[in-house]
Amino acid sequence: MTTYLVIAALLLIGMLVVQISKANEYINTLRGEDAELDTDRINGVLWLIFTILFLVGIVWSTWYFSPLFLPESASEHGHWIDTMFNITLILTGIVFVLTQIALGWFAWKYHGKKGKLGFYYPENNKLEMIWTVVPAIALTILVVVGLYYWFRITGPASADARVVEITGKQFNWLVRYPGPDGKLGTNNWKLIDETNAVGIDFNNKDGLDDIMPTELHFEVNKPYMLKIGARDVIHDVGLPHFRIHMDAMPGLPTHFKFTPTITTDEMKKKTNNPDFDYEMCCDYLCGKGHSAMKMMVYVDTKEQYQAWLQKQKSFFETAIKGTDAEKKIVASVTEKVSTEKGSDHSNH
Ligand SMILES: [Cu+2]
Repeated sequence: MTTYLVIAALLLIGMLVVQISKANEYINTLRGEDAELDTDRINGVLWLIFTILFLVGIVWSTWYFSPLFLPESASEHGHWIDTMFNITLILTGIVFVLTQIALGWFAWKYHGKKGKLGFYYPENNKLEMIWTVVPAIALTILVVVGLYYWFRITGPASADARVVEITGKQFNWLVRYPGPDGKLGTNNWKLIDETNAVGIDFNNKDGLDDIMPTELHFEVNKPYMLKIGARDVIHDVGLPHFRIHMDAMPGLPTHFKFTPTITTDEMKKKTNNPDFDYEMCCDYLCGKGHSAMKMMVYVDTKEQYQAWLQKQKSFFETAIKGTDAEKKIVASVTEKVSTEKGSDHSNH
């Protein structure tokens, strides 16, 4: 309500200014003076006032909305991104403020005056050279630094990086960690059914010990490799604290490597918020349940991480064992083994 009142008041003030300046023009015309020059002067002053209010508004809104800015970065590459972002913001901010001041000041300083003609200034090669070359150099530096970090962020993960698979579906995330063998089993979309949500191929024994928890856990200062996919539409793995934003595409695997640097407990202290928790969201509007695609994320110390991992049971044990799904798998494995034996016999 207050907002509408403020807008209405501003509109009324605007109309008032227009009406007063019009009335002024009529008066001047009646007096035989040059009405246009008077309007020029009012416009010049208004430009100056507008420029000052505009710049004050920019500073105020930046301060006012600062709580909505990205939280402190909790990953290694996040600091690189933040540094680049800040450098770009400062450089463009300086240029923005200077050009806005110049715009307002010129409009006021050189408004129409009696007997004053516009100064004819067709070209200045030196000036044009400066305002072409300086921004070109600045942009080149920004792009080159950006590319350097881009290749570092998207380059191959180190050999010791732990693999976690993240699959998006309407409307939740499915995550899979390798079991004690350290190897993620193969999967196949043809094996997806109501029990086997990511289609783990249990004929491959690497998959038998894979775990599928309902929350993400990472060990602090360890490199991770996220293998990202989707089952239906395009989703997007969004981990704002870690500066991760990567598409989850059906049929087109993507990945993201990163190293978390601040544990959940440390972040609770840093933010002075005992309820603080990291979370993963879906960064693409993927349907009516999009906003429900939230998963809790924990960055643990080595001990916490091991304790959590030890408590996890394999997906096979929790969801498949003792169900009809197991009978099907056993049947298919037996069939596979017998056909392999059969072909062995025919070979000898
Ligand atoms: Cu989604």
